[in-house]
Amino acid sequence: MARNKIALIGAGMIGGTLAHIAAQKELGDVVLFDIAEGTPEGKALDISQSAPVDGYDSRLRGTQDYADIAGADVCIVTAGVPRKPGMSRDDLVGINLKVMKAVGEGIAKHAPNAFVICITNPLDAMVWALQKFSGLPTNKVVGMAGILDSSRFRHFLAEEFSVSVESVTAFVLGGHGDTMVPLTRYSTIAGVPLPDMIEMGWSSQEKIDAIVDRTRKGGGEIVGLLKTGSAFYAPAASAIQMAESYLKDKKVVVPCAAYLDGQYGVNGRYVGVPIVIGEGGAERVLEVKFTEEEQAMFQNSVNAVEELVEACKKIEPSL
Ligand code: TXD
Repeated sequence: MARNKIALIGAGMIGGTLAHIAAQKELGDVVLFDIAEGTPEGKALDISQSAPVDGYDSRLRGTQDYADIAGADVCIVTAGVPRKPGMSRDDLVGINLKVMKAVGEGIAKHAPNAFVICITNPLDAMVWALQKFSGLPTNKVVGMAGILDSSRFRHFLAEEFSVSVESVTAFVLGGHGDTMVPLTRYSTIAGVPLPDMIEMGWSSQEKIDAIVDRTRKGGGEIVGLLKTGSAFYAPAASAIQMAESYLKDKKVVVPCAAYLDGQYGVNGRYVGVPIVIGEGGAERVLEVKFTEEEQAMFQNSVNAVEELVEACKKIEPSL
C-alpha cells in the first residue's frame, strides 16, 4: 500500500517540529515546502539522519517548488510570520494574507484533494481566506487552535489538581485569541466538572478564574519568554492529532476552527467549535447549548473574528 503523503507549507519552527513528529509516528512521507532556500532541505536531511537511530522509515524532503506537494493527503500550513513581543496576532493580517493567497493557489493546483490544516495567525481569518483562495470544500479546510488552547488549559489544571494530564478534559470554544471561551462546566477531572471539583474543595473559583485567564494569554506568555518567536512544540503536536485523526479515520472530537453554516448562529465564518475529524475531514459540528453568559462570551469572540475578516476583505477585495 502506498504511504500517505504529508505536505508542510512553511518549514519554520512549527513546520520543522511537525516534520519530526509526523516522521516519528510514521504518519507518511513528508515534504517540507518553504520559500527560504535551504531551510526545508536542511531540516528534512537532519530529521532523516535521526531516523536510523529512532527506527522509522518515513522519507523526508525539502523543496521550493509547489509541484513537489502533488498528491498530498494532508497539507499543514504554517507559512507566514509569527508574533514578536508587543505584537498582537491581528498585527499579522496584512503580511500573512498575501502568503495565504500564494499557498491557496499552490494547494489548489497541486493537492486539491488534501485535508488542509491551517495554523498561520491570525488563525480564524487566515483559515477563512485560505479556503477562499484555494477553493477547496469547506469540510477539507480547517484551522488548528482549539486543541492547543484546551491543551494549555489541561496542563494548568493538571498542575492545580496534582493529577495526570490524561485525567483532565477541557473544552475551549471561540476564536483563537484573547476572546477565546474556556467552558469550565464542560471541563472535567476524570468526568467530574470543574464547578463540582470546586464544591468538593479541590480548588477555588479564584484559582480556576486565574487559570482561565492564563490560558487565554497562553500564547503571549510564551512569546514573552522566547522573545524571538512564538510557541511551536504544542502547536505542532496539536495539528498532528488532527492529521492523524483524518488519515486513520479516528473520528476524534476536538475543538478546531471549522466552517460554520448556520451552527451556533454563525454563517460563512470559521470559529473554534468541537468537531468530529474523520476520513470526510470536518465531518460534523457538535453544537452545545450555552448559558447566557457563555453565549455573550462566544458572541464577543465571533465579533472579533468578524473584524479580522472585514480587515482581510479591505486588503483583498476579491475575497
Ligand atoms: O494556535 C495557533 N494557530 C498558532 C499559530 C500557535 C502558534 C503560532 N501560530 C502561528 O503559526 C504563528 O503566528 C505563525 O503565523 C505561524 C508559524 O509559526 P512559526 O513559529 O513556525 O513561524 P516561523 O518559524 O517564522 O516559520 C514560518 C515559515 C518561515 O520558514 C518562512 O520562510 C515561511 O514560513 N514562509 C513561507 N513559506 C512558504 N510560502 C510563503 N509565501 C512563505 N512566507 C513565509
